[in-house]
Amino acid sequence: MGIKWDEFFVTGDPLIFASQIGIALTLVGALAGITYFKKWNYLWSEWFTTVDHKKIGIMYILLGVVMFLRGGIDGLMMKGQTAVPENDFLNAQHYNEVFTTHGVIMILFVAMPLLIGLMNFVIPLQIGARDVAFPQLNALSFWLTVSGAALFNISFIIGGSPDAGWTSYFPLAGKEFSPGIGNNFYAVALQIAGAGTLMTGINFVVTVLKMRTKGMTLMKMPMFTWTSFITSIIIVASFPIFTVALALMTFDRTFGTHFFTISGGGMDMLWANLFWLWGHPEVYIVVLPAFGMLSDIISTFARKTLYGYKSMVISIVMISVLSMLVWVHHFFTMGNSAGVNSFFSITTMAIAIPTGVKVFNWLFTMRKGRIKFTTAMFWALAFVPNFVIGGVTGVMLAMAAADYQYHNTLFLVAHFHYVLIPGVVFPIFAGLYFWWPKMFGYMLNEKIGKWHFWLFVVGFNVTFMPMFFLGLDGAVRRAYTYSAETGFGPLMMISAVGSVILAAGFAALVYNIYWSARNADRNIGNDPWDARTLEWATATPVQHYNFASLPEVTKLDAFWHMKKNDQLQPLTEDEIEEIHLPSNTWIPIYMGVVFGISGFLLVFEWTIAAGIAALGILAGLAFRSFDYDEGFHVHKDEIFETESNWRKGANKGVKNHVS
Ligand code: HEM
Ligand SMILES: [Cu+2]
Repeated sequence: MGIKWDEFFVTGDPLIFASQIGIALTLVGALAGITYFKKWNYLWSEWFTTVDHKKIGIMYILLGVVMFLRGGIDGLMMKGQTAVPENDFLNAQHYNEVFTTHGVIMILFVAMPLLIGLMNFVIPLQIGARDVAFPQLNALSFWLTVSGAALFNISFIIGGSPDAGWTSYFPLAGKEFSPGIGNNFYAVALQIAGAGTLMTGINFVVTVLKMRTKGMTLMKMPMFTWTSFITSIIIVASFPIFTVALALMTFDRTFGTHFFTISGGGMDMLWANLFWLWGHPEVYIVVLPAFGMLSDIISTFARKTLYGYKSMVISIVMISVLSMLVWVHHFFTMGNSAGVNSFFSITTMAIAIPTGVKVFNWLFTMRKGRIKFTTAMFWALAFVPNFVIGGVTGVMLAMAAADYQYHNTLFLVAHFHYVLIPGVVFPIFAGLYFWWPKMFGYMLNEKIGKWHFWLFVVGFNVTFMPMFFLGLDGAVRRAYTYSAETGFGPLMMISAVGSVILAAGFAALVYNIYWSARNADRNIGNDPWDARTLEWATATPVQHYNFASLPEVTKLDAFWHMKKNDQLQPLTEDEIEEIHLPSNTWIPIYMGVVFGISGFLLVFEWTIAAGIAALGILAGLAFRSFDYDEGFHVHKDEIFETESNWRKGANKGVKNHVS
């Protein structure tokens, strides 16, 4: 229907043309490389069909890092464009596309996959389990996320990018003002990825409730497990709202309904409300697991039990409840009564209370601790002051009357980057440095890590601090240029220089991964940080069955107490039993592919073809229903042998690495 073939490839922009060629060459190169080195079989059987939470976690992390490159390039392009007044590096349309894809990719395909990746790898280990509750569903979640990400990312070379902002407000995002198919990519790709995320939420709620090892009561769970649990509940509560909103958007854009158009009897504010009913909780979905990782990392390197554990738990529960009650603060200026605005002002400010409790708990954990200044701890230390700037400016924005001044300015952009980068990206980096040895069997280099740290933190502040002042001076967000008379030029230039330093920091991380993969010491023992929680009780790298016999927990920081009380007995042969594990399956990746294909056809509004392709989804479901594979057993002898081997060398790394 409607779409002409000559609109299939995006043409006419030299930048995009160059990337089209670049992407084509990279793809061909990668496929040729895999074929030449005969890696297809390995990739298929070890990774693409895996249901192992650890491998799925690592693939999520890879996706997040690659998407960070894409989203980061978008960010740099915007900074390049606004570095000087009246620049014409990007035109208005291209700028609209770039801030839209940047925002969507950073939130949904960088922050989410990196966090869910770490959750996948760590949570089953932290609770002493062999996998998540539903391993196949977990693989399906992953492949739907990849499918959505791929669909969203090709928009800029095929069909055209969405350009109505990551919020995609109506009427702008509707057919009338966005007649091309760009915004269909938003509706369809996020629908597919969102379905995957919803399944992850369900999976982790059940995993934490049902799969904890003996003795691990709720109040003995490590903080990362707690926050991931609460995040999963928020996912289950809020993602269905987004699902509905996106479905209505697709109906409006593709099938001519009018849920969100006033002229047809709909309401554009309905979209704004539905979007933020999901969108605000989404912010807590990403920030809570990050808080949890920091809590575990800070208590490890301060070498103390987390201060105020109970108040931490109460705070995250409070935050999760409040997160559902604040969404209107995103549109104080869009015609609510004073009473409504006051209500949402107050609920928003109330979030500062549990958040403040957490900040003080982290500080008190460090107080009088013998702090080890590892790279992971550096990120945790930098988090506190930088995140507080984000939090305090958030309270400023929460004052509805004052928001009439701040709304839609670069002040807001600076605020949420001060929340998202220190509050989510710093902790993710901390988590990567911290859990990397468990994931890969070697540590990331600490010296290159410090370069990564300083460049990134300094670059971040130089980029975003000026934006507060620009915003207060009246610089609006989402504007592709400004005149020289505004006087914004100098601060904009400083901010652009900052983004280059920031990019150099990220490059240092990529280099660190490359360097460490080649040169790092492989002989690090299973507990290189002298850590506190159960994931460190496993072999490094972790056996596919995680624990030969499931550990029993009596206290918070279980592993720490086991070490202190000499309870790390060598495993005896009669303690070992056969272990049952699920088999690999091709169905999840197949579902990702068919969802991607039918999604692609739906984006182009070839609805009949999309319907036919969707039969492939039904076929996948049918195959799954008749799949009687019962999994496989790992034999006692095999377990005993591997366990005795790694246990001989266990813990010898401790002294060298935590100094
Ligand atoms: C890595 C360096 C980054 C740079 C240089 C950067 C830069 C920018 C710029 C210049 C804008 C748009 C300003 C305007 O309205 O004209 C923006 C918007 C945005 N950024 Fe970033 N950013 C970065 C990282 C991130 C991260 C890590 C996240 C989230 C986890 C993020 C989320 C967003 C969102 C949601 C928007 C709003 C998009 C919209 O207006 O629809 N950014 N960023
Ligand atoms: Cu909000």
